[in-house]
Amino acid sequence: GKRAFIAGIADDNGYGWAIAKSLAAAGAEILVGTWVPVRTKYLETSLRRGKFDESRVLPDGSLMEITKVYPLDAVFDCPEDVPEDEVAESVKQDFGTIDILVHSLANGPEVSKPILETSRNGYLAAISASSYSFVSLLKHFIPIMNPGGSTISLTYIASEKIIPGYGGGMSSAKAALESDTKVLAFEAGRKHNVRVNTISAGPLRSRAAKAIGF
Ligand code: ZID
Repeated sequence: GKRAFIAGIADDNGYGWAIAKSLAAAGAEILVGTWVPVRTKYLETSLRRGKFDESRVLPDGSLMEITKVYPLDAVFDCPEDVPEDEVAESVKQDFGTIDILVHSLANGPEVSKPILETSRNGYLAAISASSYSFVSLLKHFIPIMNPGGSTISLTYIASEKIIPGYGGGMSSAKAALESDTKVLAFEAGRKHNVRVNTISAGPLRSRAAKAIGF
């Protein structure tokens, strides 16, 4: 079977969880990367205590198994944060290789501000956590991806069309993510036989979406 690493699952409400379930239903082994140790503990504890059992149910009635949860910080600015290279190294040591890499994370601290009122720091933070995080994740995982492997991220139509409320440079971050997807598909495809795609998602009431009032 295939082995998948999904970055950006903090609970059972987001896209990452739903994608993990679909992959598990198709027979993949599931590894998860979760932001900061405290969220990692929450996810592990909740899984162990059965808090997510209802939402773990797969179409055949069995429960999705998550083999391992890793702490992961896609921005990495405190010493206790765990950056992508350490996570990729741990996955390599634990499992050797993966076949599927999912990037389901974004963060825009000033998302509620129109871009005209966005600070440089807010703008750069959005790009850092939502766009460069994919470049970095791919860069660190590609050496352990099997040829023929596949990667995917989640984007949003606000990259192309004006969506008031999706501010703080998040529209810019998604435009960067989409452009990078093409260039990375070219580079990763040629050099490693790994596919790079992004899906423009519809609305889902995840933690992140609630936080921005969508
Ligand atoms: P989520 O909160 O479940 O996942 C976001 C994850 O990012 C969380 O687990 C965070 O812990 C993690 N994270 C944030 N910063 C960092 C960091 N520095 N290091 C590591 N992890 C970090 O929310 P989600 O499922 O909504 O988000 C997953 C992906 O889907 C993101 O790329 C979103 O931008 C994307 N997406 C979501 C939606 C939505 O509706 N939920 C839409 C489009 C794309 C969207 O915004 N109409 C209105 C809005 C939308 C679509 C249609």
